[in-house]
Amino acid sequence: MTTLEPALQTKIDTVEKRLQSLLSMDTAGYAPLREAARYALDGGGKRLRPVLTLVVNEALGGQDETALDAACAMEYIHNYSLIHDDLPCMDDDDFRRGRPSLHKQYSESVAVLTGDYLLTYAFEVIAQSATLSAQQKVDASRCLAQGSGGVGMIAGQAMDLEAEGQDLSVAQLDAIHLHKTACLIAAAMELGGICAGASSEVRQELHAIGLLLGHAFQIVDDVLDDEQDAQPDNGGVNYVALLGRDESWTAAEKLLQESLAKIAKLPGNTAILADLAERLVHRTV
Ligand code: GRG
Repeated sequence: MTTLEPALQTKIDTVEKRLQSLLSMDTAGYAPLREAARYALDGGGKRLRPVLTLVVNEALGGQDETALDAACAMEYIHNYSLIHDDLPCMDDDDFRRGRPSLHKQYSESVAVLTGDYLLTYAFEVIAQSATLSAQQKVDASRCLAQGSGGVGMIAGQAMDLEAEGQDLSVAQLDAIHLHKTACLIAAAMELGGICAGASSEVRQELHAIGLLLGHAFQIVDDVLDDEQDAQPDNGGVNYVALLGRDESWTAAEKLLQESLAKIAKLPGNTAILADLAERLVHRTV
């Protein structure tokens, strides 16, 4: 265990508690939907995106409390995307995080609506945040919408579905990865900057670092899927199929080093951020 690990674990614990308490606070929300949302969130997950938001916020001098609800909104959006991605009309996965996926546990219609609920509730959480200024709420909403919407994750998912069964070049696969995975991770980092009151230059730089790390994260995901013999996306085309495992690791490592060079130039105390960046590339799960 490195000395930084307890700091990251504390952030994960803080996020876990708030994810649950924010759902409990939505007492007016339709109970069966909240229960299904809880099932999705109870299944674990690395909580990478909200922790990135908190770590960036802290590196730039912010308090966890200020960024916590925004970080949870980010995790709600991530969980919605996983619920919808598992549906038969998308990736058709019966299991998620070692348990039946939501449409298997409940039904397809409940899975669609629970994803919709989490996406919508994310923006309500931002709007009702007691710690962000009005301008921060506007900036956070824009950041979340762009990272997850038609210029970000949803575009990537559409591109991914279109590419199914086709021979892809590395450049085409990169474009899918950047949209589907990296845009939301970039938004998670930018969100930390917004919550900390960073300048627009620093926020842009955080977004750029997030794209590099998100891209590396997805390449590693492809390698880990390949090692575990998991069904790859794109009808069989992924990074490993195109480049092999060794070259895929090299590509991920190069992106990590580029991101670390940029992190070193950020203002503030970036030691935990650099540590987290390494962990999200040098991982086994
Ligand atoms: C259906 C709108 C919509 C979007 C789907 C997220 C996504 C886009 C698809 C999921 C499948 C996939 C391989 C996505 C790439 C991003 C990725 C690696 C997601 C998994 O993120 P982790 O590893 O998951 O952070 P945990 O379980 O740890 O939260």
